[in-house]
Formats: sequence, structure tokens, C-alpha cells
Amino acid sequence: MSRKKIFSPQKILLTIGLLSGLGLAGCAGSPTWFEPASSNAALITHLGTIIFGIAIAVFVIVESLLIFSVVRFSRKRDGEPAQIEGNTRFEIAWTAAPALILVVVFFLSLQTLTRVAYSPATDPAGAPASANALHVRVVGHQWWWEFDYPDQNIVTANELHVPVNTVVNFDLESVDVIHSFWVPQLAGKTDVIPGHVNHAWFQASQTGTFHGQCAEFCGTEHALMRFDVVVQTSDQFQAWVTQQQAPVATMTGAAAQGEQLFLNGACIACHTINGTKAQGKVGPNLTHLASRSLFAGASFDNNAANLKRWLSDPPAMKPGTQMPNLHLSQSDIDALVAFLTSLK
Ligand code: HEC
Ligand SMILES: [Cu+2]
Repeated sequence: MSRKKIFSPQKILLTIGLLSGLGLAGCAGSPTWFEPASSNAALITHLGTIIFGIAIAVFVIVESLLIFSVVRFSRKRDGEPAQIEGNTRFEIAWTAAPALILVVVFFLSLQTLTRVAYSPATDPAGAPASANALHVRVVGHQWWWEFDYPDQNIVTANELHVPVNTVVNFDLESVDVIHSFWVPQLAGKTDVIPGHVNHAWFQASQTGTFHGQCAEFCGTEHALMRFDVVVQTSDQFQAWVTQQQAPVATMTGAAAQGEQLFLNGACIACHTINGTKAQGKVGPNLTHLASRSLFAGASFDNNAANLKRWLSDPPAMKPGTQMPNLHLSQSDIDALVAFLTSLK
């Protein structure tokens, strides 16, 4: 009877291949810290690379010693090797070496931490204060992000617009549980804590759309609590500000019918539309909903088909969501979506 080998080289290679395939598939389109797009993210990536390098060196040394010992001192080769106990010099060495590595990593981390913690716009010890820093209040909600621009009088959700090469100072707050604000390509994680205002900042060095994600487990839909950061040239950003400040357009046809349903229905208990009697604060401000490319924690493409699916049964699309199924008729849903898609 032949004994089956459990760990054939083919099987090991296959396993490694499958695992790395899975890992890469999981990364497609998700946040990455490998391509920093701000000074802070560059510092964090730099530190991460050093620590990763140290970890690889430790791995290679330890595994080589292990494999060497297994082969060199195998019973098959020379019989049972000498049984020794204790070696003071070795023990001191393998206690001191990791301690030394940890001390080095600690001081490198401390250095990075102090450099990313203070915004040049608020910290006198930092770089020259930039007078035109942008101020954004970030409010974490189960499970979506609110972005307020107090100086511009804008309230939006799940899509943060910022100008390139400008310091952006964030005040982070939560209305419910602890969340964490994280945009790997722009800023490290900062906790978003109820009853306490935390601060973060970044200065984007290139334009583009960067993915953000809540990084502190906050309940059922933690994974669908995402957002996008759209970094624009200052002209594009100004155009966006002007658009967001504009009042709601006058609706006609089905959209006007939808507007009436909205203003006379349950929606106003939870949603705000600037300049109307809809002043609810439980859900996202919808004044310029149609200007955003994603909705519900940046989880779904913002188009008529998805909005219809959403209004017919929100918890079916995002289980656990705080927006209930309002049991709307199909004709009401059609009119409401005509209205929502006109909120440019
Ligand atoms: C009980 C409160 C409540 C009521 C009533 C309510 N909503 Fe919502 N709505 C929410 C919450 C909370 C969210 C955020 C859901 C999430 O992302 O998990 C939301 C999300 C949305 C979104 C997606 C917005 C975005 O930017 O992500 C739309 C569109 C929407 N609601 C439309 C409506 C309409 C239309 C009505 C009335 C028919 C309505 N809602 C009634 C609470 C409510
Ligand atoms: Cu979360």
C-alpha cells in the first residue's frame, strides 16, 4: 500500500497560487496604500515599506535556519544529533535582536506620527501656514458618511470633493458608534468617536478619485460604509461648490409629481432638501443627489434602475440599513425617481 504524500510540492504551489489569486481579486478596485497621492500617505507608505522590508528579512533568516536545521540534523542523515540544552550567548542574541528591531520601528513610527498628525495650516511648528486651507466636518453615521463644508454652506454625503495642492482640515464626529476615517492613498486612519471631535488633515498632490472606507467595525453594514474622495483642480472645485450651493431646480412633469410625493410623504422626516420643508437629518442631504456618482455609503451606482430598487426595498439592497421599506407603489417609485434624478 503506497502512502499518499500530504505535502507534495505541486500541492503547495497550487495552494500558494490560489491564495495569491484570491488576495489579488479581493484588491481589485479597493483602497490601496501602495500609490500614495498626498504628502502624509507618502510618509506612511515609506514607513510601511521599511517595516515590510524588515519583516521579509526576519522571515528569510528564520525560515532558512529552520530548513537548514531540518536537513542538516535529520535523523536519516547522521542518526540522532547531539542533545544540547541552553546557550547563553545565543539566548542573549535572540532576545536583544528583536528588541533592537522593535526600538528602531518604534522611533521610526513616532517620527512619522508626529509629521502626519499636525496640519501645516493649524500647527505653528509645521510648514508655512496656508491661509486658503479648506475646512470639512466629517460625520460618521451607521452606515454612510456626511460631509459638511461650513464655510461654503454645503452638506453632502459619501462623495468628498477637495481641491488639489490645498491643505484640508477635517473635524471628525459621529452620531452613533465609533467609526474610522481612512483614505489609504491620502490619509491614515483616524477614529471617528461620538461625543468627541477628532482631527485629521491631508494635502492631495494629484487629481483623481480615491477610495475611502470605514476602518473600525461599526455593525452590520460596516463593509458598505465607503466613500470616494474626488480631488479636483481649483477651477473644477469652484465649479462644484457653485453647483452645490445652487437652489433646487423647478421641477416639471413626473419630477414635479415626485417632488410633491416627497414633500408630503415620510421622506422629509429623515432627509433634507435645501430651501424646502424637508429638513430631516437622519439620512443624507438629497439637494444635489444626482450630482453624486454613488449612493448608500458609496455602495451602488447612482442611476434610475438602482434608485428604483432602493426605494422599493432598501434593506433588501443593504441589509440593516436605517432607511426602512416604505411599501411605496410602483407609480410612486417611478415619480420619486424622476424627481431624485433631477436633483442635479
Ligand atoms: C426613517 C428615516 C428615513 C425615511 C423615512 C426615508 N429615508 Fe431615505 N435614507 C435614510 C437613511 C438612514 C439613508 C442612508 C442609508 C445607508 O446608506 O445605509 C437613506 C438613503 C436614501 C437615499 C440614498 C442617498 C445617498 O446619497 O446615499 C435616497 C435616494 C433616499 N434615502 C430616498 C428616500 C426617499 C425618496 C424617501 C421617501 C419615500 C426616503 N428616503 C425616506 C433614512 C430614511
Ligand atoms: Cu465601520
